[in-house]
Amino acid sequence: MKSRAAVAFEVNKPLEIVELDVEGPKKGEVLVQITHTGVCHTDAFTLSGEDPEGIFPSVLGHEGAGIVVEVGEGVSGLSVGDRVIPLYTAECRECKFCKSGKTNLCQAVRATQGKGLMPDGTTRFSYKGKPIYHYMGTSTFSEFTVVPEISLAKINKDAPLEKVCLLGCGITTGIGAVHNTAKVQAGDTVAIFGLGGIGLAAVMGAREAGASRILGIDINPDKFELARQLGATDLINPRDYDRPIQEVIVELTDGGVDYSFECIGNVDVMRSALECCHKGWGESVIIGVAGAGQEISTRPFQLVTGRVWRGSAFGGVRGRTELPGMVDKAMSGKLDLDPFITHTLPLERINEAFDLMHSGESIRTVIHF
Ligand code: NAD
Ligand code: AHE
Ligand code: ZN
Repeated sequence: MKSRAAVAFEVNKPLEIVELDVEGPKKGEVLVQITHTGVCHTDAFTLSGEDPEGIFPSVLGHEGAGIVVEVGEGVSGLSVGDRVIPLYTAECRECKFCKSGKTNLCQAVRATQGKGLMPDGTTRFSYKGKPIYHYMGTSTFSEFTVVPEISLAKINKDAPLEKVCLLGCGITTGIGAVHNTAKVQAGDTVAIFGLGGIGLAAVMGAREAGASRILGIDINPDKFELARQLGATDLINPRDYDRPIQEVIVELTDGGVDYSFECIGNVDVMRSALECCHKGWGESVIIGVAGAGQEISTRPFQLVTGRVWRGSAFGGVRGRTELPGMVDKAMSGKLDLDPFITHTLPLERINEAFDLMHSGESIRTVIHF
């Protein structure tokens, strides 16, 4: 079948809107009509060429929602018409990782996913007879996409797809990192570096957890008002200080915060985020994705003296099990997705969504097909 899609033909070039050919779903796969997709900084990161797993030409996009239009052989848990959110972190419930109960990082399809292929090692997309690669197992910048059944969360049939698409990445990641990875408790102090979609969701999660102080740090002060509305108690622009921001935070918080979150992808900020943690127990969670070849560093003494460095992918969330509940929470009004949607655009204007992100004007642009 034909599908309108925004294709990344080359590194660092605008996406091109074309009509792709999409093959039907094979064994264990599902054809999904994407109705809406967010644009996450990770899409821009991969398009920039910084992602060691970036493959071109490909269909980016991993923050979408849609409707099942066809199921392949052996698919038993999904039917035509079901509302779904594609998952870049699958949940097979059978692999060593799923069974461990220690991680959400299912590895059942991860190897082929990282090569831009479906689990059988082939691609379902082509253009003018040449293969186009998948991305993160989701490729939500195509109106029709093929996804393994284990990479789809079935959600409430009445879910507003134009909003809950954001649960496919950003909001789930930020909130999940606070609750599942750091396990922030009432009264804890928290510092959140980077107040984009991920950082603001972390702010929201920290308020939900009952954090006593939530420091929001960003070099773009335009982000501060919304951060305050979502629960940040202190807003800090590192450019207002002529000394390392970790020193400022340690002073402001009587020795450092209990938890910090890096939501930017900047390895220097990752260091600040670790070093602003309290001696003896402070924990820093890396969420931001850094480019190929970049490495983090600190004095080992920072860890010797009790600080902990962790990372979080998709907020530690097991998508098939937990996303339906998050969608219900959003539908009941207990999880407000509206503040994150600063712009909406049709697929044809998707490149503007990247511009809005880079200029710092948007939190999330939702693309409709
Ligand atoms: P975004 O562009 O919306 O937000 C980034 C924010 O960081 C912006 O507000 C920007 O002003 C701020 N910033 C940039 N440089 C800064 C600096 N030196 N100091 C302080 N603030 C600075 O991006 P996003 O969509 O929120 O994504 C944030 C990061 O999280 C990206 O690296 C993305 O790839 C990553 N990410 C990771 C996961 C995961 O599962 N680990 C999931 C989603 C996104
Ligand atoms: N492909 C990159 C790493 C990219 C990365 O870290 N991705 C995050 C999700 S970002 C969503 O916006 C993640 O969950 N990673 C876990 C995984 O299994 O990919 C690289 O460096 O190779
Ligand atoms: Zn993302």
